[in-house]
Amino acid sequence: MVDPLSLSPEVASALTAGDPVVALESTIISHGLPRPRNLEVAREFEDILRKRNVVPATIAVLDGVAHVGLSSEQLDRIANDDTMRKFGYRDLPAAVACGASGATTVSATAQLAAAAGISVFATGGLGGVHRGWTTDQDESADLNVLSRTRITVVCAGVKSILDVPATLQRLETLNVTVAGYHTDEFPGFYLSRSGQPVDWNLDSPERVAQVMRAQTHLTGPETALIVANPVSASEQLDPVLHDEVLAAGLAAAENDGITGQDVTPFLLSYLVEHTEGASLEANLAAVRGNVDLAGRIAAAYAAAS
Ligand code: PSU
Ligand code: MN
Repeated sequence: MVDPLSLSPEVASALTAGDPVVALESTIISHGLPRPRNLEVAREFEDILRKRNVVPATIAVLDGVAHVGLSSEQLDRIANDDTMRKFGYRDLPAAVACGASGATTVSATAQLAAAAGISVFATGGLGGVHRGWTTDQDESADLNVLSRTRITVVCAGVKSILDVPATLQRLETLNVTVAGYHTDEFPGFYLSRSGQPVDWNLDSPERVAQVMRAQTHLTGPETALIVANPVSASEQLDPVLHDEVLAAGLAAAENDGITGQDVTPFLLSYLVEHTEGASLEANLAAVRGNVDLAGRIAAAYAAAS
């Protein structure tokens, strides 16, 4: 059997040298953003890291091989191939065995990045507990994987389409460390604030790196560290428009019988369409900020290791 985990030469040599590397997920590219912006921003996210001398490692499964670090052609494929599926962690063994291709969610990306030896990962908003959980038990596998994977995830909170207070409760139950970056309030993905408090406010990449080292030295369970980095108030989606369009989107998902893996992509694209692209700009601003902060954290961690 071919090795199911393939590191690009650039990622492999950076990891061997102890140079900073940041993992990026591919579901946001394949299923979270409209074409042709998705490919442009996939390249832009990588460039943000390269400018900081950090090696980007976008992760996806292609023909049964989990690639950590993609070539330009491979990035194009995840952005434009209609047959690209969406893989959570649990899908990986079957995808490898069947030679399938798909973008990786936070759960699959976090696990593959950690397996490759990468310590920092940037995304937009984490998955979490969906509204209406009491009837359909839809909770993203992201949370479970983060309770058993040693990786630092920089995000703009959890997607606001979710039940945010319930997701924070679940992260507490799962013992996942959650910290705000320059904030006492958990961010709201498209919005700078969610109204929910966070217990830890970290104020520099060096401080985040110290938390990462403390995780290692405490030798507890291999849990993640979530660094919640708000989109700036000037780049957030108008909160009134957000609440209005989200309510309509949730009703439309219910009405159209959207379930399972399709719920998140459906709601994200509903918001893009019904805010005339404003939610897309807020989403991209959030991810850009997260990628940049992840690069600074990876550099601080590599410098002190
Ligand atoms: N962040 C974004 N856009 C996205 C996602 C995150 O800005 O599309 C993706 C991530 O890959 C996350 C997934 O893991 O949505 C969650 O999907 P689900 O709710 O089906 O687990
Ligand atoms: Mn789900």
